[in-house]
Amino acid sequence: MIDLYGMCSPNVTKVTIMLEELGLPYRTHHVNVATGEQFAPDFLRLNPNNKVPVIVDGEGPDGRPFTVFESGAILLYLAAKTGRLLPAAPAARSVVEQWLMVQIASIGPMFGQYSHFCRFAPPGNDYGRDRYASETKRLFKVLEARLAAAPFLGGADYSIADVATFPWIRTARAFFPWLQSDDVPVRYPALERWLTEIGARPAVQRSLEVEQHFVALDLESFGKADAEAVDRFCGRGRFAQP
Ligand SMILES: N[C@@H](CCC(=O)N[C@@H](CS)C(=O)NCC(=O)O)C(=O)O
Repeated sequence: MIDLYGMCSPNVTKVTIMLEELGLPYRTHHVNVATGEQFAPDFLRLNPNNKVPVIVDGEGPDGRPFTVFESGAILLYLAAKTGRLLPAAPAARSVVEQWLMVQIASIGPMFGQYSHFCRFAPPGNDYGRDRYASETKRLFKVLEARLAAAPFLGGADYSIADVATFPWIRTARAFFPWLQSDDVPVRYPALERWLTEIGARPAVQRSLEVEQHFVALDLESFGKADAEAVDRFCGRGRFAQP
């Protein structure tokens, strides 16, 4: 059994997609970031970086429980555990890893910061907002070009590169101001084809149900959150690092 610690987040949905694709048994544990559970000593023992997702694999490599944090590392761990969604041949494997790294190093951080400026930052900050809008547009163009040339990010086959990227594109389509117009499918036809195809996979559908479960729990906890709790979540105000 795998224990998954999470909330509603593209980084967590990556992991539920992977677990569903692999058919591995798992149970979820909601981490209430509105009350600061990610900073609790018990959680920090799982992830000293105070973030979800984290998994604890009850049957780790040597048969004992094994903890993995960082969503990209979790995907690589599960691919290695099962031998699936990451090719064995060195060249094919490297291509998948390159696109996985694009998600981890660029898409996640840039999309995450743009979301922060759009949803949590006070008015103003035009330079930051514009910078992240521009960078997210650039990344959409990079993905569009790749998916116009290949069915999947890693090439011919669905892989952990797609698993990692799909939830971020879906979230961007829902929240980014510059993606809220009717001509988006026309501007990014290859991305739309890929999004539709992956969204129709039964494992992805099941993982989106798990995401809804986390949405309900997050709404409940953030519904009770005061300004101080939001400051703690955003690491600002009296929670800004000295
Ligand atoms: N690079 C990390 C990012 C994880 C991350 O940013 N998690 C957020 C939710 S999307 C979180 O736990 N935030 C709580 C906090 O930072 O206190 C990963 O891919 O796992």
